[in-house]
Amino acid sequence: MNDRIVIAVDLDYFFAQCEEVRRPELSGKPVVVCVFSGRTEESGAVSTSNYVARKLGVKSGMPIVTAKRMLKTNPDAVFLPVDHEYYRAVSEKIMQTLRTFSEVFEQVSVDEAFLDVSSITKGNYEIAHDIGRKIKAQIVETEKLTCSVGIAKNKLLAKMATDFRKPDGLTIIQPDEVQGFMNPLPVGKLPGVGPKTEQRMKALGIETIGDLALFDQELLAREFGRNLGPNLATLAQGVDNEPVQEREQEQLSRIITLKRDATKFDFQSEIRPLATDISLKLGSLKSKCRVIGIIVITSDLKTKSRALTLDTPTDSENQILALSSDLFRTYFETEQGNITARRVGIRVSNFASSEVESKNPNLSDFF
Ligand code: DCP
Ligand code: CA
Ligand code: CA
Repeated sequence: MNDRIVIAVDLDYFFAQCEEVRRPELSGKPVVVCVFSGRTEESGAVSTSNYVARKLGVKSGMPIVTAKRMLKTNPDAVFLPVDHEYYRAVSEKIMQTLRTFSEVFEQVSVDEAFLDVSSITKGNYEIAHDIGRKIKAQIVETEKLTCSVGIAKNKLLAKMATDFRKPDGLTIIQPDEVQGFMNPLPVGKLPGVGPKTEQRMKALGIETIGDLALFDQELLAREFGRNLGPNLATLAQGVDNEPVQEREQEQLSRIITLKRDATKFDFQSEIRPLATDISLKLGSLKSKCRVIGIIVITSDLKTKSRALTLDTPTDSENQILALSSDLFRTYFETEQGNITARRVGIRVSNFASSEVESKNPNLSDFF
């Protein structure tokens, strides 16, 4: 396993960057994407923000009111509600692009993936570096989005390398640089060490990852348990043998921009390519879907969705096309011209897989 090369990709300030892409007038302004809880106009938390807002102190998870207070003197600051449908559609396209760089691929979250490039690089880091640069260039070209790339001998180190320089970073940790990279970092930078564990470690005198790597194993096991204790020590040494492997996909979507904004459109002909694409993709995943849904992005950039559940899962192009065009027809009839669509899409989910894999719950739970 020593000669593996893994590339990790993490999209920069993802939700906020997606908003900048569809509204170019936002760039340069502080952009805060919010999960409004709806209780009062301002209650809720910050999902993420762009780097302009972060420089002014805004952080993921903080109350929206706190962020508003921080940006009070900045008349340009923009607060937007989360639009998961849209981010997911952008993510889908990027993941498709990433897959073309290596067959050994694992999507970790909406904005993160691993590629194992051991065999295509034959263990050569210069070639891996080149792939990293190409990935970045292609995502900018196709989606106008920046990402950070990390390259190292396993998933743990590659992931930490993406976090090292952000945004728009590319960090390589060569095998002989692992200890030098890891040891000085604060222990909280290790995946799996959250704020609570970090506090307990500090109480034991563990400040850096290097401290943890050298710490008495027996004491660690006593403090953090027989499983977690030794596991943390191993991670601190930069050891991680988890393979890059496909996770079970939860949903799949395809989206198109209409030639012109419309209050209705020729459903069948416009969305057939989407149904074809989804059906092919389901085939290659050896999956069928139980839920078929439609996505409508309006001309004022709101995302609407409708879905129905089938009794029997399907991967049939014709069935996906027929059901989604029914959903579109009903939707636009109900709206009676009140909705102007800019982009439309199909989303399928609740997969029934013919091949059920057992998953190793270990380290992957940290990412
Ligand atoms: N997210 C969220 N709430 C959090 C953390 C994240 O809703 N507490 C969402 C919004 C992010 C997305 O998940 O855009 C990806 O999370 P990341 O941790 O990768 O953060 P970002 O992509 O926003 O920023 P970075 O540039 O640091 O990767
Ligand atoms: Ca990110
Ligand atoms: Ca991420």
